[in-house]
Amino acid sequence: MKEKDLERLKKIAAEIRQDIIQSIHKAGSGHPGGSLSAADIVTALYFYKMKVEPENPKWEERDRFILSKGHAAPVLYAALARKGFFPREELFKLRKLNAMLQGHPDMKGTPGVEMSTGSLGQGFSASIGMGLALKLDKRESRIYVLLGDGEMQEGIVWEAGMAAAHYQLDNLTAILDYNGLQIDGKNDDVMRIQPIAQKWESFGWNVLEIDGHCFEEIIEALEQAEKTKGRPTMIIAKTIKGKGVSFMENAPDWHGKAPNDEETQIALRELGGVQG
Ligand SMILES: Cc1ncc(C[n+]2csc(CCOP(=O)(O)OP(=O)(O)O)c2C)c(N)n1
Ligand SMILES: [Mg+2]
Repeated sequence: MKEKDLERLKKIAAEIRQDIIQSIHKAGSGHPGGSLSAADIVTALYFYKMKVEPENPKWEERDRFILSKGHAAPVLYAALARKGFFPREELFKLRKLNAMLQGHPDMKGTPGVEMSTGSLGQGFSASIGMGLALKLDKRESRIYVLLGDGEMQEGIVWEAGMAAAHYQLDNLTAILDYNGLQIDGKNDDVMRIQPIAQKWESFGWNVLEIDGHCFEEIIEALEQAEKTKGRPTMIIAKTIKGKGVSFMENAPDWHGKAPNDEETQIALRELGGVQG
C-alpha cells in the first residue's frame, strides 16, 4: 500500500471515530466500544476495498458489507455518510423518533445498509445466503461480514459457517472483531471461544490472523481472501474495544453507554479535534 493511501485511511478512520463519539453523545445512548474497535476495518472496506456506488446503492455489481454485530451501527453510519450515501447531518439525529438512523441498522430505511441486524448471529447467516445467491447468478461481487467475539458464541454462527464451507463460498470474507470483551465482561470469562483459528480451520475455512488496527495487515488479508478459491475466509482481527479514546479502551463499561459532555470533549480532543 502506498504511503499516501495509508495517510488517507488513517485520517478517515479518525474522522469516523469522531463521528461515532459525537453521534452517540447527541443520541444519549448507543454502543461506542464496539464501534470504535471496528473503525479501521470498516474504513479499509469502504475507502479502499469495496466496489459501491453511493448514488446508486442497489447497483447490481456492488460488493456487500453486512454488519452482523449490528449494535455497532454508529461506525457503519459514519462510513456510509462519509462515502455519500446520505447527508452527514443524519448522524446527529441518531436514535431519534422517525429519524433515518436507528439504534440498529435497518435495510429498509437507510441507503447502503444491506441487511437489518442486531440479533447477533443473524447477519452472518444472511451473508451466507447472499454469497450463495451471487454464485448462482454468476456475479463477481464479494460479501464482507463483520462479527463480534461475543457474537461468535451464538449457535447460529456455527451452522452458517458449516454451510459456507460446504457451498465453497469463496466470495465471502468474514472478519472477526476480536476485542476480547462482550456486554458482561471478558469473552474468556463469559464463554471462551478459543482456540478460534483452529475451530474455523476445522470447519473448512481459510483463516488469517491480523492486527485489526493496522491498515497494511487488514488490506493484505482482504486481498489474500479474494485470491483464495474454493473456501470462505475468516480474518481474525485482534482489536481493542474503545480504540482511540483512552478511558474507553479495554473498558467493558463502555460497551453500551453514551459519553457525557465532558467525556465527549476529552474523547474528541484525543481523536484530533471537533469536526465542523
Ligand atoms: C441474539 C442476541 N442476544 C443478545 C444480544 C444483546 N447484545 C448486544 S451486544 C452484545 C455483546 C456482543 O459482544 P461482541 O460480539 O463481542 O461485540 P463488541 O465487543 O464488538 O461490541 C449482546 C449480548 C443481541 N443483540 N442479540
Ligand atoms: Mg467483543
